[in-house]
Parts: sequence; C-alpha cells; structure tokens
Amino acid sequence: EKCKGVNGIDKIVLRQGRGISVEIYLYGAHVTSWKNDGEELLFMSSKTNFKPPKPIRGGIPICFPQFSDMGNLDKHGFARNKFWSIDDDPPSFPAMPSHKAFVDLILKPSGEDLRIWPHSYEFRLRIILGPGGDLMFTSRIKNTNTDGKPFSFKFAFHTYFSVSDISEVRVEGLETLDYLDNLKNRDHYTEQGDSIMFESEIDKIYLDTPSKIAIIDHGQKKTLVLKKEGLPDAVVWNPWEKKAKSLVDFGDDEYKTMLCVEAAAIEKSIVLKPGEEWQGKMDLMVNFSSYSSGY
Ligand code: TA6
Repeated sequence: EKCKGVNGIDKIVLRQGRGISVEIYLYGAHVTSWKNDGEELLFMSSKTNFKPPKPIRGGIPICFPQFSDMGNLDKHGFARNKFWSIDDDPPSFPAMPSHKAFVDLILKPSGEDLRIWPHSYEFRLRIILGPGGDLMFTSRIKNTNTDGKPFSFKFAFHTYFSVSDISEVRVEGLETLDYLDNLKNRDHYTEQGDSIMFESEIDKIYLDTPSKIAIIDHGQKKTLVLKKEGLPDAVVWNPWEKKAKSLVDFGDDEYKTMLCVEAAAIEKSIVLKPGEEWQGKMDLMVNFSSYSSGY
C-alpha cells in the first residue's frame, strides 16, 4: 500500500494481520516503523525532520557507498538522501515470497549523482514482512559501469532499536571480538568476555562478528534478534548525554530509549568489477517472552 507520509513524502506500508506492520519511506528506502503486536520496535527521534536532503533520524537509514566519514562523500554516503523507486519487475530474485507483504525498491545514479561518485550501479533492496512479523532485507548492489572500472564501497543498515531503558539492555554475540573504537581514532581493541552493557557513550565497529546478535531488554522483557549474511561487521552506537545534546535532530534524553546495532561491511570494502553483484542480508526478529540468555 502506497500512501503519503510526513511532509507528503511517499511511503509504503506493509501489513501482516493485526498489529504487525512496517513503514518504508521512498526517501532513503528508509524504514521508519516496525511493529509487532502493536508494539513499536524501532526508535524514531521526536526531533527528526522529514526534510530532504536531510537524513531521517531513527528507523533504519542505509549507509552506502561510504560509512561515517571514512571517505570524501557526505557522512554515511548518499543512499539515505535519495528518492528511491519501486521496482515492479526485479530480475532474478531467487524466490518470490508467497504472500503480498514485501516491496522491491531500486536506486540508480542520476547524471548529477555521477559527478559526486563516478560509478554506475543498480542498488536493489527487497524488504519482506514475514507472517510472524520478522522483517527481512536483501540488498543487492551491481556494478553497471560501461567503462570497465571496478568500484568499492562500504555498507550499513544503521538500525535504531527502541529500548525501554538503556541501562537495562545487554547485547550478546559480540563478546571477545576485535573492534575499532570510533571514539579513539578507530584504534584496534579486543572486547572482554561478558555481554555488552551500557553506561556511557559507545561507538564501536565490531569486526567479523557471528551472524547472530541479540539485544536483550530486561526492562521490557523482550529480545530483538539480528541475523546477517554478507555483512561481516556490526556497529554499536549510543551517543549518551553529551553527544545527544550536540545533535540538533535528537532529543536530549532520547539516548535512554535507543540503541543502534548495525549490520555492516566496513573494515574491508566490497569491490565489484563491472557486471558483478554483491548481496547482503539482514533479518530482524522479536521475542517478547524469552528474554534470558541462550541466543
Ligand atoms: O554508526 C555510528 C555513527 O557513525 C556514529 O559515529 C554517529 O555519528 C552516528 O553514526 C550517526 O550519524 P549521523 O550522520 O546520522 O548523525
């Protein structure tokens, strides 16, 4: 179902029965809401402006072809600031879901875009809302350069999860891993053996993580599970109090009710020769009863 969102920007709404839905803005192919049992699972800042070319603060921004300021482009690249199109006839997806709750989106560069990043590409994104409320993403990026040139890129699903209270949240699946600390010149460190808990600003790129990460919210007795493929890294970000105050489109206290855990390919850029295609996947699930260890 296509309709108008904030400021008249086109959005797609997918539903699966009662209380299960997802909203996707064509601006950025940006998921702004994911509900299960009527419960919102993504964080969206009350201060966000839906004013292109500014990015939307919250939900699931897509970082492509750059992550953060690790290159000459605008922060996190340009995919989150572009108007995407619905792709009615996507080629060669392995299987069409048997239900209607999915959408295929596509981004290709305009002539103007080619001046900023001189590469021709087709970026296809399929978003599926499963019957049980699972939210599944398949991202396919193809090099369509005709000049014989390869290109390289970094990528992240910059997911902002909604949490009851950051002090009651634990992340499992990242213990003992190596990471780059964005708060310390991206120097290399190794995480200790315990699950991750939060009591100050964090901005880390965990390298080569397991495919499954769990965000356990003791306050709300829910576990969010993130599964990924083709996206070796995982970013964990919470701006905490001081940084939150410096972000104009983020409420001063909102750091308490959000946590970004991002399926990403950052440390090793993806390189594609002309004609080659890369695929990355992320599945998000929620479990309201089982919130103890074991993920
Ligand atoms: O993913 C973490 C990060 O790169 C942080 O360094 C932080 O600045 C955040 O993304 C948000 O970036 P943004 O450009 O959306 O303000």
